[in-house]
Amino acid sequence: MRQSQLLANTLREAPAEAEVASHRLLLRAGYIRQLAAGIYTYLPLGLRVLRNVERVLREEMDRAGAQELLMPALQPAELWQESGRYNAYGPELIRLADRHQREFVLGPTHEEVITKLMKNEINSYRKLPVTLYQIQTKFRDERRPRSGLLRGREFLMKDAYSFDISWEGLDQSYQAMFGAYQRIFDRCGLNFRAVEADAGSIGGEGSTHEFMALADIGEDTIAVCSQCGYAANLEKASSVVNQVGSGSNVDRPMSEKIHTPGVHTIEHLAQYLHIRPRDIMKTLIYLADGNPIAVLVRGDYEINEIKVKNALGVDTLELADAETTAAVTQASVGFAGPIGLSIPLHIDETIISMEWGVAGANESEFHLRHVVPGRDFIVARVGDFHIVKEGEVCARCETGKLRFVQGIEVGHVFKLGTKYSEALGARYLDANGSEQLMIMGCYGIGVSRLVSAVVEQHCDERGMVWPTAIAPYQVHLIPISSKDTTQTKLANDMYDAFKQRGVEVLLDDREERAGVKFNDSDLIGLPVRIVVGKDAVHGKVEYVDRRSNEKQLLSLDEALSRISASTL
Ligand code: 9G3
Repeated sequence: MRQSQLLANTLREAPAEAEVASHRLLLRAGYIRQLAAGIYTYLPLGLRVLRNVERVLREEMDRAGAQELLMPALQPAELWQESGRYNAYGPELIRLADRHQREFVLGPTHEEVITKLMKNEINSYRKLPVTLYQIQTKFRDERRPRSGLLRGREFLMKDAYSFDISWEGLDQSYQAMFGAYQRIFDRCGLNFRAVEADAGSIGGEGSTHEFMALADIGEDTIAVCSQCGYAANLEKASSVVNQVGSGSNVDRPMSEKIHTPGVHTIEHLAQYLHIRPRDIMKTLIYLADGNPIAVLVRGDYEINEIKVKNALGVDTLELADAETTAAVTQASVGFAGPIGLSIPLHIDETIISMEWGVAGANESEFHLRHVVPGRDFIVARVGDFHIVKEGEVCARCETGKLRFVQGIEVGHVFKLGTKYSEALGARYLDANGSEQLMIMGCYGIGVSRLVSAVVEQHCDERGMVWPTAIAPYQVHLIPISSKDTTQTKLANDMYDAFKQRGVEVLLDDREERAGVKFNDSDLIGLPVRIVVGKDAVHGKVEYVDRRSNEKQLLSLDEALSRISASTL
């Protein structure tokens, strides 16, 4: 491609709202342009990267035995009413009416569509298992689209769906996709972790894993074990809770009330009583599916509401407001405690680790000290309801320490089970002729988000540094002087030679100063640059590796063979 014709205007500055590196660089290097918040045009350079990622996706999905299809973005609302999700989602689900006033949604995902399709296409166990995938535009009206392609409102997703006749079959389909994902992210040059995750709104019976590209700007926090391979989203991560005290509290005096006027935070209470937050039993009142419950956690921990929700199997869990708390505890907020409540107590394991503690007295302006779990309140419904902390011991290997890293979720795989096949009636006849529900899994990769994640991990102060497998071109061929016939001839000969060898090459044939060409080349970030300059008279060109910035003088043939080898 000749750069004088390429639609790729590089910018000296990025707009102020572009904060993360990938957003700034993709704009400045002429890869994308914003049409509206969270909605982007891929310019030729950006589209070439997207197409390269798609090629990797198709190769690995096909290798894993999945079949590609393409579903519509426009989905009848009836499907979402049948699955019960039409009202489960708010403004994030884009709804519209057609000319006959029929309701549709712009698809944010395709469980309903694919399940309906399979209901109509498959009726015998002989036709299963099957895994289908598509690479297709998704619509999610994010409240706050940001960071360029990282969180858009219209974005590209590879979504796959597996259908099996047994749970063992689902495990195999899941493993096949899991392996394909590892190869995909490796080939795209991503430093990633597969982490245990929470199934969230999608539900489903089995486990799920998220694939996280490690990046400081990542929105997700992952707990990673220093010893074993354990890695989990903080929503789900667990650790070994260290026991405090000698474990004997037989001679602990009876609990007694203490006046704590205006003291309704853990920090303030700790100061007021000259104790540590870890000596306090934090009690918060929640509404679980609307019913009040109390959750207790040691004062130096935070409650993990996802864990509570999953343990209780409820759809909604929200902190009770002041009047509900007052009605349930007969006290204002900050004085709730486990003794004397008539609602269920859900006790985190960090409470069990306490010999005694200070708790709210369920009376405004009063707390209790010497409260002993099991003696002063029933210890039932014990669970893991806290957010783990860095440095804690890994619950899996019980030796390594947990440390936190940030990640960008680029993939998510789920064992759905029969949630959708049941809702939409996707059944097949088994070998005995009786009807069975198909057992499903679903597997997503954010394709446009992946492009940004790659840039976050592959860039420097001068610009992007594309991994060879997905770079828009392999070589940036730069003649220095368009006036010098030796240089332009050598450059054009190389250009033709590269094209003959099937090497994707961008020739900077613009009438620009060398400095401009080099700055643009650094910004665009092709993996190799070939500079045709004053050494052309000796038949030599400068070979520059964009990542290491290593420079070498090579002959035309050496450069050609060096490039061809690296693109194999
Ligand atoms: C919606 C809206 C947003 C959503 C969903 C539905 C996320 C929704 C979860 C998934 C699960 C998997 C198949 C590919 C992999 C991910 N955001 N999810 O279901 F209506 Cl507005 O999409 N789907």
